[in-house]
Amino acid sequence: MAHRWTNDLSRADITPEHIYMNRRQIMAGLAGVGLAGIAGQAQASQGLTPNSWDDITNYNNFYEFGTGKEDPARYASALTTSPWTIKIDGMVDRPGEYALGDILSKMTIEERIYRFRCVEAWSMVIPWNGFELSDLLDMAGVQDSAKYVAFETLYRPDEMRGQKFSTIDWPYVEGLRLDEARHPLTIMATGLYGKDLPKQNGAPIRLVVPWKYGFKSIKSVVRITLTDRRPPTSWNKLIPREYGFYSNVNPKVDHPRWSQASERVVGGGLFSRRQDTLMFNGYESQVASLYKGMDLAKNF
Ligand SMILES: Nc1nc2c(c(=O)[nH]1)N[C@H]1C(S)=C(S)[C@@H](COP(=O)(O)O)O[C@H]1N2
Ligand SMILES: [Mo]
Repeated sequence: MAHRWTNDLSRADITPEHIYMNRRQIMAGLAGVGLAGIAGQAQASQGLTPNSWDDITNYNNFYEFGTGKEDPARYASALTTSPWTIKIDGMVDRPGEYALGDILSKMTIEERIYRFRCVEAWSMVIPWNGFELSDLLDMAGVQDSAKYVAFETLYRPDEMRGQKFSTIDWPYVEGLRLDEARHPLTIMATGLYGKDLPKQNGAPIRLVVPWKYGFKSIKSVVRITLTDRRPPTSWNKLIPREYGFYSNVNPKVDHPRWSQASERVVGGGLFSRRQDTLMFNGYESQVASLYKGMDLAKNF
């Protein structure tokens, strides 16, 4: 499908030369720099060097395999990821079971290096491979009545040992407003560092919404439903006072039990450092308009 708009850095963009060039262009009055360059510069100023493969694949949240950060890497190998289908239903013209292979044959896979911010106040930078969710929604044909998109993870307790415990009301579910789902930053990821997505990261396909806390980026998706009602989300159902529907990264709205003003940068071993958390995780210029006029302290 058409490659519409990449407003994030690619691997080539993070070379010092490129950053230097953008800085010069910005100082020269924005001549020749589009939105992408500005966004890239804003993010590069805090560093967008990807975390190592080891960090990204050994420090995970995936409660289907246990609640420990190392449980997913240890236990996710039990998951069968082929064949894989995604059921797309609800307010769509072409509902059905879509085979992942058929979906991928129609999509352009590109790399997006995204800042990732977990609600637990740590962060990484991750080079995803994937395609825009909007393209998948177009495959199914979204009807005018649809206002929200609901997502569901696989339920298979035989392979997902954490599902034998009722930590979460399985299956894991998430939701977005349709305009959030259609935003070009919202992708379905199928790979990391140009390789297939490891199982602990949500193989074979997972959502990535870079301006929201990590838990919105639901893994191992098997169902996508278009609806006119705001869908339930797992963490909101579990602890509504702490986790709202929107869950936008916002340094000014604290989690009731800890500050969201700063984050620990994962990596660097003993020398892991902290940095200020950016509004909308650094994607403010691209997404703030989605929330114009909304009280973000109430709609957290
Ligand atoms: N199905 C499912 N998706 C999930 C989770 C989960 O427990 N189950 N954890 C979420 C949380 S809290 C985070 S921080 C991210 C972690 O993604 P990563 O392990 O690829 O970094 O996945 C999110 N998606
Ligand atoms: Mo998270």
